[in-house]
Amino acid sequence: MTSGDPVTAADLIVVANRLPVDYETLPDGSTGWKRSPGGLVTALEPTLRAREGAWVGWPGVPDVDVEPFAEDGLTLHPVKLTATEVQDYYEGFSNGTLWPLYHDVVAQPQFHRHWWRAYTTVNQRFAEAVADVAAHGATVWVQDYQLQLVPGLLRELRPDLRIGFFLHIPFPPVELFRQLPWRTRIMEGLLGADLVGFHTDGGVRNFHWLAQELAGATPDRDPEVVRYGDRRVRLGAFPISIDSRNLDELSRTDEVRARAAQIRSELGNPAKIALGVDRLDYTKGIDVRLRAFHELLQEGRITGGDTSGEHADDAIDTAMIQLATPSRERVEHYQQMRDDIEMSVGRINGEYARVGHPAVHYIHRSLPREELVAFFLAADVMLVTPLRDGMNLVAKEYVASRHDDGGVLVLSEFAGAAIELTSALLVNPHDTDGVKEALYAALTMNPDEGQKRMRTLRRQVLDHDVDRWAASFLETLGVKVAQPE
Ligand code: GDG
Repeated sequence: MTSGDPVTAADLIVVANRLPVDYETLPDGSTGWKRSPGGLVTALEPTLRAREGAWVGWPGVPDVDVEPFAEDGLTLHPVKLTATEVQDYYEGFSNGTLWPLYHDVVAQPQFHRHWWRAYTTVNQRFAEAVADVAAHGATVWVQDYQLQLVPGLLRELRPDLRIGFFLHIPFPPVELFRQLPWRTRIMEGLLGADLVGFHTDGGVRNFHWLAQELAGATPDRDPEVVRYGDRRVRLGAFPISIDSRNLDELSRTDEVRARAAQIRSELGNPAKIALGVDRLDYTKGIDVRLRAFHELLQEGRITGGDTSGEHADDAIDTAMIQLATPSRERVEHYQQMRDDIEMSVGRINGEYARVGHPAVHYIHRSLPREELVAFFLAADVMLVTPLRDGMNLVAKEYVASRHDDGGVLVLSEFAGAAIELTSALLVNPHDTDGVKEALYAALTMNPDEGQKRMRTLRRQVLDHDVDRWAASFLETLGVKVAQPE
């Protein structure tokens, strides 16, 4: 990546906690940028490049002070965070307060005033960085829960801007949000936007109510608008998606198909493979699916790699794979949860593995994308069982990877994705029996029914991709979106 192009004022600016590149120091001491391609940047790149676009975000490493630089028409503006700010604003307020609170308090949120102070300081810094780079009348799209004060702060600095905000995680029910000591400030921050987007109508409804109750907004004749001061703030549900075509194509390549077959054979060609893929996070319900798998083993309805013992004739030889990407390892809740999950995996394998054949294959590393797609293609059953999830892209990625119409998706009702993916086996992740029976039903599903369900799921995911999501948000905000070439 070059850093030579001159930096100019931008017409369209994305603001996110992270830049779409990571700052890295190589073993020889030199520094550089490594792309970290996510769905968002892929979807927005053409529009950003067509409109003198800029991206404002933290480079992912504390205390790094680097100048903005342009790369092929897209300007990147690093925002510096000190190590203490990373601790208090990011690990603290964002991931120790807001994350659990917004995910239905599945873990206890912590409220600390010094975390909140860091959150306000950092949000102010992001707002100032955007104010510095935005051309007159530019459009700004603020991303996610780390930056909820930015719309309001930015409007004070630059009333000429058009501001959109999108929340990638659930917006919580009224009674939960009201626990937050700084609830009014957050609502005022968000109401600085012209458009506030959520994954689901539930988020819209919760926000609509809280804007009135906490910030004195009033309803409009349009149910998706609230009036705030002399402005109208539009609300909307914009369910995010993935680069579906790209995954579909990748899954059809000879390399990925061969690797999927190899994975099956490395597992000893079990009759069935059940897969989980998540960031290692307590919202994802990894424990839920391990419990269901464990009980099916205890009941002798499946075998987990050990086919030597006593089993019912119709017990299904099933291997489970859990890929758990390391995440937020400095946040206390995450350390405890990792220990718990690894203990469960150890217990299940202690009881059911035989040498060379674990029942649960657990990988706590991030894998290359091609490898991930090969796992999707190899898995007969995909277990997506979050206790709460804004959307859950993994569910959609599994579907997009099944060009063969194979595989069965077991999906939590509490993932945003459940609203669109109704042909999955939907489960309540709090109901262990329900998850267990759904897993068993998926393992024993008649192939015709499985294919029928998968075809319906694929139509939804291939038609509604991330480009469509981004275009629909930006067009509602009044931006004409560049068509892909
Ligand atoms: C938040 C919201 C919402 C995982 N392991 C590997 C890997 N991954 C990729 C997956 C997927 C992404 O990480 C995870 O996305 P999710 O949507 O499942 O979950 P969050 O990270 O919690 O995302 C969520 C999302 O924002 C978007 O709005 O859907 O609800 O919580 O893309 O494939 N990728 C690679 N190797 C891995 O080992 N390459």
